[in-house]
Formats: sequence, C-alpha cells, structure tokens
Amino acid sequence: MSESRRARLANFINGKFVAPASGTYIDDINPATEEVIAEIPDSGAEDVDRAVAAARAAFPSWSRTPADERSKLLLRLADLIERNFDELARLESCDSGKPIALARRLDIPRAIQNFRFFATAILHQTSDAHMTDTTALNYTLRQPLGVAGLISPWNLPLYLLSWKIAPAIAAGNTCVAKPSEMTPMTAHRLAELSVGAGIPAGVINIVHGIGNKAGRALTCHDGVAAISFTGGTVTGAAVAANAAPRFKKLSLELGGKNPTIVFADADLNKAGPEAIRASFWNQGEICLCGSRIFVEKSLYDHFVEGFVARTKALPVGDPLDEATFVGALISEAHLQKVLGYIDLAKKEGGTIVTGGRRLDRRGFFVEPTVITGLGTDCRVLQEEIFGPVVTITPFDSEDEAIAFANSTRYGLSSSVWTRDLERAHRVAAAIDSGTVWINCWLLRDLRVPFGGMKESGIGREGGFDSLNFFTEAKNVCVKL
Ligand code: TXE
Repeated sequence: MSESRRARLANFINGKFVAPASGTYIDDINPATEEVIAEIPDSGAEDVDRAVAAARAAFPSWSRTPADERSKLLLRLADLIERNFDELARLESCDSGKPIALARRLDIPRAIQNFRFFATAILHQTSDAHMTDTTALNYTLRQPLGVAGLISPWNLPLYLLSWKIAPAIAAGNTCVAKPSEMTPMTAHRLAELSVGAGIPAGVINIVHGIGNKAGRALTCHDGVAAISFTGGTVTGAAVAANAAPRFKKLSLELGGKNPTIVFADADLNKAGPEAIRASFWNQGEICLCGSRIFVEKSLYDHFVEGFVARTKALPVGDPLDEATFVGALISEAHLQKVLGYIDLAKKEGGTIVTGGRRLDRRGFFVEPTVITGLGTDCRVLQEEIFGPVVTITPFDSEDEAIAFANSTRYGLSSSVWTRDLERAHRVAAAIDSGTVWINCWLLRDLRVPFGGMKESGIGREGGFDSLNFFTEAKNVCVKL
C-alpha cells in the first residue's frame, strides 16, 4: 500500500473515534511486505483517563441492562463480524503476517464464536444458595466489577481481544481494551462494528498505543477494577507489579514451552500431521504450540525422518496465497530473536536437521526449523522462542517423558500421543500444565477452564470461569 493510502486509526472512546491527546502516531507494518499500512495513536495516560471516564459513565446503565438485552446486542455484533468475514480475515493476515487461510479457519470464526458463546452463557447462569440449618438463608449475587482493562497480544489479535471483551461486557462490565500496537486493524474494525450492532457508547472503548505507555497507564489506573492480560511472561510480571498493589482482580495468560509426547504405540498417521500443526501453525506464534517434541526411543529415528520430510514440504511465503502454511513473523526484532535461538542451538551442540534460515525475500520469513541433539536443560529447550522452531528429543521411559515435560518453568499445555488409555490418564495427571490434550492438539471447548500453571499464568478463563472472573461474588445472609 502506498504512503498516501495508509489508514490513520483513532482511539474509540465513548462511541466516537478520537485522535490521541499527544497528536502523535506509530507506524503499523505489514510483516510480509515491510510496508507501513497504517498509523495508530501513540496514546498515553490522558487518553486512558478519557476512556476510563467514558467506561465508568456507561457502567450504571449497562450493568442494569437485562441479560437478554445484552445478549441480543452481543449476538448482533457476532453477526456483523460474520458478515464482514473476508475483510476481517484479510486485515488480520496483512497486519500479523499469518496465512489468510488460517485467519479464515481459526481467527475470525473464533471471534464470532466468542461473542455468541458468552452472549448465550449469560442466559443460563444460576447462583448458589446455602441454608444455615433453620437459622439463615445465604445466597450469592454475582455482580459486575465496573471497568475491565483488557490487554491483548499480536499473535491472535481479534481472537484474543474478543475472548476478553465478550465475557467482560456480557457480564455487565464496561471495558477499556488495549490491543497490541503491532496488530491494531481488526480491533479498530470491531469498534466500528460495535456501533452498527447498537452497543451503547462507552461500553467498549479501545485505546491504541505501546505497552509500556498506554498499556501501563491502564494497569495503573485507579478507575479500573480488573486487568485481563495475555502476552509474554516478562510483560505479565510487569503488569502484575502495577496491578497487584492497587488490588485489581488479575488474570494472566502468559507464555508456554509446551511438550508434545509421542509414545511408540501412537497412531503415527494422526500424531505426525498434528505434531506438524502444533509446531508450525501461525509460524509457531501461539502460546499453545508444541515446541518441544519428545519421542519414545524405539520410534525416534522413524518419527524424525517423517517429521522432517513433512516440514520440508510445508509451503512458506505470501500469507495472502491460500496455499501458504507458514507466513511471516510479526517483526524484524522478533525474527532476529528467533534466528538468535537457532544460532544458540548450534552453540549448545544441536543439529539443525532442516530449516534454520531467513527467506531471501522481503518480509520477516524464517524456514520451519527442526533441531535435534539437545538436552532438556539447554536454553533452546527452556525459553519460549515463539517461532517456527522445534526440538525433537528421544526418551526411554514414561517417567523420563514426564520428567522432560515438567522440566521448564512454564506449564501451559501439553499433547500426549498413545493408544494405551491407562497410560494416557497417568501421564495427564502427572504433567504440570493447565491443559493436557490426549491424541489431539488445540481442540477447544469454550466451556472448559483455560490457563497456565507455574510461569504460564494465574487464573483460568473460559466458560463460567471467565464470567466469574468478570464478576464479584457477594454473599447475602438473611436471618430466618
Ligand atoms: O508481547 P508483550 P511482545 C511472548 C513471545 C514474544 C514475547 C514478547 O515469547 O516473543 O512474548 O512479545 C502490552 N504494561 N508472547 O513484546 O510485550 C503490549 O502492548 C501493560 C506470548 O509483543 O507481552 C501488548 O498489547 N501492557 C504470547 C500486550 O501487552 C503492556 C503472545 C502483549 O505484549 C506492557 C505474545 C506493560 N508494561 C507474545 N508492555 C502468548 N502467550 O500468547 C507490553 N504491554
């Protein structure tokens, strides 16, 4: 896109699109072409203040709006996302470098589903009652918190933004969302669609800008009752440091270094392709990607051979080409980080079996890369790379597989492949991760608790866990 055609985005505050107080903007780059496609507000504390004030003003009326009315408005927003499916998929692809085929299959359908899911969940909520013998009746009210601060990353932009906005406003809160500065486009479009859906002014506010400025101002704002954050573990610690002393409710969905464990009895026709998807979907830029593959020794050589052959055959390149499987990484800086880990793997004694190089073209492309020969304590197996890079390591026994899986400070998800049902349950119980997939990967039911153990996060989202997070439980005790 030429300079003259680049979009200039605005903040969305109180139902209106407004320029940032600073009057300054940040470039938004298409990772596949390195062209500037938009300018986004470089917002700061003043903009966050305005957005929080609008959200606070909208709260009394929105929180008293009957659930079925809120539900209808969210369903209307879902319909509008669906009606603009192709445009949103294209925006997501151009903004993040992800294959458009993936945006169509994963990101946009999930955004629609998020709104529909929480729009209908609030129609089925119940509350507890506790009888104290014949002396008293206690019942629990679940009431919205006020203003929710929602901070989302660049890897699944609309998917994760809607995963936060939908439950927050369905539960009767108003919100101020801060999308990633790398991928603002679909958030901007969502704001426009929310007007069309009839969501009242001030219920959804969107402030664009960089994390350490606009994001930080949101986490420090006294008018914000809760922060829901998805992003890197280091950033999560900074968010917690700001939010915790202000006693905000806090939900942190952070990084992962997830194991894929393949036992010798696994159905390789399924485990092979799914391990490829878990490794390289969205260029490996999903916190749930299985970046450490552990394979039972008797199967190891055969598995590596098949996995490498499949990896070599993956179409890498133009995200707008429907056949592309691996698109561009989010930025030059992130690409350099990923290449740095590939270099480190060589220094740590690993073998790059395939891939390892930047593509010789414009854009931030790295070949899907498979590394063998590294121990589980190497940095490459300990740190989140968040790119199309996986390691494959052999194991001797079930106990060793579990020990390898649990050997990092992360604990988000894992994927276990075996035909032995008893072993599957044993291993699932022994792995330290918030989700264990048996003979599958990234199979999501939106009702189940989702979140991480150890440094992968605090709290659970999904289903009633999300609605509980975005409400306060109040016990009312009535003397009989
Ligand atoms: O994410 P950040 P970055 C991992 C991945 C990646 C690394 C860094 O390993 O390489 O994190 O990516 C906002 N106060 N993941 O730097 O910084 C920021 O503007 C408040 C894993 O892009 O975590 C953005 O909106 N907010 C991950 C959001 O936080 C702040 C997804 C996430 O950005 C802030 C993305 C601050 N001080 C990256 N600093 C996953 N697990 O899904 C930044 N932000």
